[in-house]
Amino acid sequence: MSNPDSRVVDAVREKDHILLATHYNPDGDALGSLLGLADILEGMGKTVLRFLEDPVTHLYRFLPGCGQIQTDLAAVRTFVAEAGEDFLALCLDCGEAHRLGRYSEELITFTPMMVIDHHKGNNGFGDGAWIEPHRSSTGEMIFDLAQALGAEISDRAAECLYTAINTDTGSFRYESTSSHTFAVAGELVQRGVRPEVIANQLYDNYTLGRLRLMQEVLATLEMHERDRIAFIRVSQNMLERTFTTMEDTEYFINFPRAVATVRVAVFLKEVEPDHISVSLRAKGQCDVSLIAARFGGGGHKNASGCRFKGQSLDSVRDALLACLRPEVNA
Ligand SMILES: [Mn+2]
Repeated sequence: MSNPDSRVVDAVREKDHILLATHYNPDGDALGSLLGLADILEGMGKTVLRFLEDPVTHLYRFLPGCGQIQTDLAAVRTFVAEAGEDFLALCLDCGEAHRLGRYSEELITFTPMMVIDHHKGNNGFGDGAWIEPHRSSTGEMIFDLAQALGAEISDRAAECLYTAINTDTGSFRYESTSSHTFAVAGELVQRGVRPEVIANQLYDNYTLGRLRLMQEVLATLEMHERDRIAFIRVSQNMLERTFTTMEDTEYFINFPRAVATVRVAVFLKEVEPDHISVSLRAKGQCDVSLIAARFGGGGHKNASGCRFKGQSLDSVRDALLACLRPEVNA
């Protein structure tokens, strides 16, 4: 591991009103990092505003501190105005300013804003940044930040950070899982985290509707390029038939990805009739963050995403397939 950027540590130490924000469609790392850091900062006596553009999806509602999340931008404006000079914004797990979501243009005006992140493509926006692309998760970095600050990590914060690390490493399986990742996870277990309880919340706590939806989604499987590229898709109709929401599709992409021959798995999601959200997962050397970036998206080498407007599921499939063919045959 390396040490947290001193500018970030000093800013956190100095300022007592701290706004925490993360990327849209927040995953376990985004939410766990945000809620864990909020708890740590409040333990230091600071006033914290936890901001998300939308309420937390039901999958992560077990995380301590969820109830204190603010989704109203007016509340952020008031918080910033009242803080005056004694203000700091921290942007977590977010590689680019626009990934802050639909309020990003206003959010970036709340300065100073500093960034803590592990995305390879992070372009270093903000007034200071601590970016380490080899890290397993932002959650792991938040643990080190707390250590640098000499701050306590409560059992609540530990639960949040453990969830962040567990989800972003695919349960300690991905390439970025280091000895330090395990050391941090061990420290969190020492602070009261029960791995089986978190794993149960994350992976064994679904509805029957989700299983029925999974049947429908997996039935759409398409294989291309000698079984190296897999596509699955979900439509609004499928969600209606199974009484589920898009949140219920979390982790579906791991099934096609798990096929031995598959190098890239693609999940096409019809968010609205003319709005397709895409998740890309790769194994080995294929870098899907570059593919996502071509369509205005981003992410990691092995896990990325992008969005398409005004196109059908089939036309998005064709556009992605054209880009992926040379990658998987390289
Ligand atoms: Mn992350």
